[in-house]
Amino acid sequence: SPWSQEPQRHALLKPASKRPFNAEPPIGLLADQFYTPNDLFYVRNHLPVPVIDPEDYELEIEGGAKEKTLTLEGIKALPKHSVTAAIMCGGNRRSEMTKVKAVKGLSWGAGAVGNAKWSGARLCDVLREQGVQPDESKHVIFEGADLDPTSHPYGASIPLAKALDPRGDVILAYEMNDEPLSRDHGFPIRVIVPGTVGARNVKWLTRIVVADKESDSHWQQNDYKGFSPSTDWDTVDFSKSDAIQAMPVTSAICTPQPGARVKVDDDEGHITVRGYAWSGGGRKIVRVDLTNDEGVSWHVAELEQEEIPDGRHYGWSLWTARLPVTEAQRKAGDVEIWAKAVDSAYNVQPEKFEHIWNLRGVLANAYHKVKVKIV
Ligand code: MTE
Ligand code: MO
Repeated sequence: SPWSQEPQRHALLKPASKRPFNAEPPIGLLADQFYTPNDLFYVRNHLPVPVIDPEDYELEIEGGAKEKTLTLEGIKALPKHSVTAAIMCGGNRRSEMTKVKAVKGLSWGAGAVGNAKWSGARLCDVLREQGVQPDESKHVIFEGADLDPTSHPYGASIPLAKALDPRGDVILAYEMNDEPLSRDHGFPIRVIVPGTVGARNVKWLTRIVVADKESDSHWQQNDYKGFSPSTDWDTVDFSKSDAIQAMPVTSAICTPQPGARVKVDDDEGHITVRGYAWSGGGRKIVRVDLTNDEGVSWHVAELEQEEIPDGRHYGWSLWTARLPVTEAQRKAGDVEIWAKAVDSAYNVQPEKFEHIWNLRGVLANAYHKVKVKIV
């Protein structure tokens, strides 16, 4: 069976599906550390995890003047570059969108995201060495070693402009948080495309092609695209929609969890709320606003983030806010907390899922709302 060589996984990862393995960590732990521990980092596999002997590993590169094959040693011999980047699945927070109306896809909570320091060779260095010239009409296709039942590999593509941009920080990564990649996260090499939807960060990378067209893989053409709320499965035409690349601004409340009994933590009656915020395209988070009275009053969170210039800010931001609880709220016992993040382009999350609903349940970035009990 193709499933007989799946890796061991952390007991705390909650599977959304077992074959292929898809799982997220408990959201309550997600904002505890700026760098998500490797074994708690969500896993999103479409196919069985391939078994790769690092001695036999080869990466084929097509494009530019010549074809080339790189070994793992060859990649490690290139200048090493590190980037802090959050990877987020296009379906993160889908379970909240489903409440408006059913969608097709794995029921992810807010944990299909993690933040790590990735290290490896820069794709722009490798492509330039190949003699690849800038061309805004071209794409870079990535293929993985994981094969579907018809022997087609997992595949995706990004614009060549992103791949060649030194500030794009696209890397052929062999380390995650200073450790070798684990099998679930793409051992021995995966491409990290910072600021871009998880689906383009191809694991178990075996082939790179500079091409005139996007990848023709199912996941580039017929999945990971957004649609109008009025588009349904009878009317949908995947060829009419752009493939998701940069992700929109989002945030989530990690603690307290929905339904939690929360103590006010001082005489004035404040509660402490923590979470994460992130935006695609290298856009830095500039503010996270919280309310516990449906937007009558807003409280600005304190941010924990890397000191990196905007445009190249690929890591997530953790945040902490203290919200005052009124006497009336304390008596009633119920409070609903809302979070919304703002990025450096002053993009802000939409208020509700109704107006961004789409049949695949992707790009689910409305305000995060959590109901708690005050004790
Ligand atoms: N690469 C390969 N080869 N096969 C896959 O199934 N899944 C993609 C991407 N790269 C996938 C892949 C998707 S949809 C996501 S969200 C990320 O990997 C998840 O990365 P992670 O499992 O390391 O968190
Ligand atoms: Mo994904």
